[in-house]
Amino acid sequence: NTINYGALLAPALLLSACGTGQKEVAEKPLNIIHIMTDDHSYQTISAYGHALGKLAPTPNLDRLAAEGMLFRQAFVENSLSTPSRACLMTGLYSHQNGQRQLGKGIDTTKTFFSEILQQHGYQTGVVGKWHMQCEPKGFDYYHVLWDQGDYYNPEFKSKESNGKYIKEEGYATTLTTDHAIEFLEERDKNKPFCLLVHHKAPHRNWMPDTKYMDLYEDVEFPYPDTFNDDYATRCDAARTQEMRIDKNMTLVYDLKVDELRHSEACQNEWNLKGWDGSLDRMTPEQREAWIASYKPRNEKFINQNLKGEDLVKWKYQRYIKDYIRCIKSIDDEVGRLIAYLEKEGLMDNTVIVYTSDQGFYMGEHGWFDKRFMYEESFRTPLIIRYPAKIKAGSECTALVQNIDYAPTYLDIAGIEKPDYMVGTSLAPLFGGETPQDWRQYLYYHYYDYPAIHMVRRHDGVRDSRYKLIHFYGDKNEVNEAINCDELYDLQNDPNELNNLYGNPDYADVTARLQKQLDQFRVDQKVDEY
Ligand code: SGN
Ligand code: CA
Repeated sequence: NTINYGALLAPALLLSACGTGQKEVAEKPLNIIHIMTDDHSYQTISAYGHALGKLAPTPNLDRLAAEGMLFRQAFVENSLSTPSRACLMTGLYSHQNGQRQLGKGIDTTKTFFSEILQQHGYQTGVVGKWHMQCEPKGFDYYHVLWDQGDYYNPEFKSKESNGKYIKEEGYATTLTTDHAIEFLEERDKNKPFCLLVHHKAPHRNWMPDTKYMDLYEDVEFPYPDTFNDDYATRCDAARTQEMRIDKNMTLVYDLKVDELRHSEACQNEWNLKGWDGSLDRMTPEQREAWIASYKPRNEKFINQNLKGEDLVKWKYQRYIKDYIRCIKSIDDEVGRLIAYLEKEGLMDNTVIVYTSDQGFYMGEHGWFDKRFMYEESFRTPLIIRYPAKIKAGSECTALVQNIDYAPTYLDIAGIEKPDYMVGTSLAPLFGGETPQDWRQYLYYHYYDYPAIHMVRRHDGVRDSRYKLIHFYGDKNEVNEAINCDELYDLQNDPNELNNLYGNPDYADVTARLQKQLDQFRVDQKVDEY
């Protein structure tokens, strides 16, 4: 009972469908809302059942999961913002869409799925963080943030502003939702729509809205099991990164202890300019609320003069709490969008997807940020609510990836995916079973080195149980050459602490994964590794 909604959009076909009495054809074609946050870890969504999510409930995201499908094995190909967004828009891997690194690369000759939907009669919109190295392509409506966007009073550009960035008063998460609702209000109600709602939050430096600055202040969030990972069995890449909470997280910019800006402890604060910018852009009322909340807590912290383990513990609590406060606003605003859809009677014929541009380390391995192929940054949250096809409260453990969104959205619209698109529609998974011929493994590739956080280049494959990672890169001005491999058994070692590469007991497994990796590189024409 495949319903061809794409065909429905052509009046002639609509008539012939009626003429043949195809009863099952829905009256209205399906709408799509893709909600994507920036750096949201699955660990902080209650529905995923992790310790942090349990302590800080996300009722609106949980509701989407309870009414839809929770994906437990959803991944990106390249755990970084612009590359992830390029995978989303093109259905292609980074080396095929050009966006390998954060700051350069998109091949603008590649078609975005938004363009195809538009050609088939969909009304398309994108609001919030666009963060691509090209203008929004294939959108009837856009209202997008400047670059990474700011939390307070951010600049947006739109068609009405003639592409000029204009500052708007408010908190980014709320404003982005306002513009999502604006698109829905102003749309042509005779056409189906596809709307991308891309939040800035909870990206670094995790600035909460004034109403949530004190939330969870009295809650103690536990360290993850791997917080004190000593990287004993790993390649050098895990030792030479610069994303440790104890060493690389700064007290002023990241942890908001403005009072320490001239202190010795903050001599290596590299982003005071960014910090000043984020405070300076606040209104007097926002600034006053900010100071009223943070100053007393900061003074208490300074008076304690914490050192060593105690200081790290404090840093972790401040980091996690600010991050989770940003998530609280996300959850509220997803709830507000759902309430609007309910009021407009759009819940039954709108597919709602919730995901993030990548995962994030909440202290696992001692880290913040992402980039590595280790689970917490490689994996993303993914929830899909689609009442016509997906049973409420279902779960999916098939391996899915961000190159799959474009083919999925085309499939939902009844449009055949173009041959060049390598991603796969997720529609066959909606019934709750994984088809026999579903992909057996995923490919990952991170390219952005040397760059902030200093994560070495690597590619690799992961199947439902094992993961093979290959770090590579020539000697350069900052580091020695690296050519090193890791193998993990995710079933026996889900925290990826025990590198099994070179262990004779795993020779067969290693050979099997290596063969997949080699074959993939040939088939998909990977040109560096
Ligand atoms: C900024 C952040 C980094 C972050 C990158 C990429 N530093 O450079 O910590 O890894 O963005 O993030 S900041 O001081 O500017 O906040 S991404 O999500 O866009 O890929
Ligand atoms: Ca991101």
